[in-house]
Amino acid sequence: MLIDSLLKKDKRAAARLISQIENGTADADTLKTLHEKSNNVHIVGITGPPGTGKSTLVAALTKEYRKAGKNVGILAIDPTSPFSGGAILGDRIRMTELTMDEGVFIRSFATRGYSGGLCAAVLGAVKVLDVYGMDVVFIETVGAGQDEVDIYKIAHTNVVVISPGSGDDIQILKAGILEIADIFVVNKADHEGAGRVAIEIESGLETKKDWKSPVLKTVALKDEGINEVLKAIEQHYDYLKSADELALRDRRRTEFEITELLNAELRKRLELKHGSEYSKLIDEVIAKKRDPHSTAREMLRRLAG
Ligand SMILES: Nc1nc2c(ncn2[C@@H]2O[C@H](COP(=O)(O)OP(=O)(O)OP(=O)(O)O)[C@@H](O)[C@H]2O)c(=O)[nH]1
Ligand SMILES: [Mg+2]
Repeated sequence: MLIDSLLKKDKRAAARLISQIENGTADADTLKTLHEKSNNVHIVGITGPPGTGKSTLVAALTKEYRKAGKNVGILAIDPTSPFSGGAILGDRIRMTELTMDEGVFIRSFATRGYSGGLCAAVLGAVKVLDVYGMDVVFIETVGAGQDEVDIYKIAHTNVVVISPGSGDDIQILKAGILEIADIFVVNKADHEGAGRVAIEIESGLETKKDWKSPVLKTVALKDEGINEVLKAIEQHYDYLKSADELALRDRRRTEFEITELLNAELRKRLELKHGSEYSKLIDEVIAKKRDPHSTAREMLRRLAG
């Protein structure tokens, strides 16, 4: 069984199990065992507009964690991520070095094509990496657009990476990023305007909260300021534990996971049982022959029958 190999810290078993979870072929017993055995990993979301240096930062942080003897998982959610191509050579070399390391696991996820829901697949992967023995799992995602994945609901600690000139700041505020960020990183501090961006973020932050989100400047490409980010990530985890926030976030994640799976299951059944009917119903709603509310109720009634 793959799960037995995983428990013996077999990296290839981890990779194969994640694939099974991705394409929905993992068996029920395996999923149950994964859930039972996982509990310790610190889930860190790395979010921010395209090209701000998220992957470079994750690579730099990973090296720092490895120096401290910690094992690191990296899940990148974005088809254009350097993990899956499109990277300049320098980044690729950084990542290749990490791939060779038994204490590091890197995987990229496409944003489309998950019958069971992307977040559920990612959460499954987090559990696999937890059981494999990772201390921290980074989830990188581009989080500036409308179709952003709700990774912040999954993570214990959310790091938002911004760089000078990464789009107008008002847009960042609009996207609700201020509320979800536990830590801000202004990367590319070697570029002009980093100080101004940091001040703008700080001035927009709520000061009354128990946890005051730090705003840190880095040059990820040169490993500058990385240790401060690592310390902030660890401090935030300690804060979560001491303030009972950890239990709250774990609860939110679990609720989200169940809702996602339920959603996916419902969709799957609707398509299987009522494929063409489903599409006809949508047509009727558009044509105002029906309304969406009564249609949803009607579909649920049919599913139950
Ligand atoms: N000058 C400078 N360039 C950087 C720094 N960090 C990253 N870069 C460069 O910025 C570019 C984008 O870096 P990535 O790490 O791929 O950024 P990303 O946010 O992961 O990009 P996406 O995943 O495509 O959204 C690369 O060419 C990096 O070499 C930095 O601190 N300073
Ligand atoms: Mg990236």
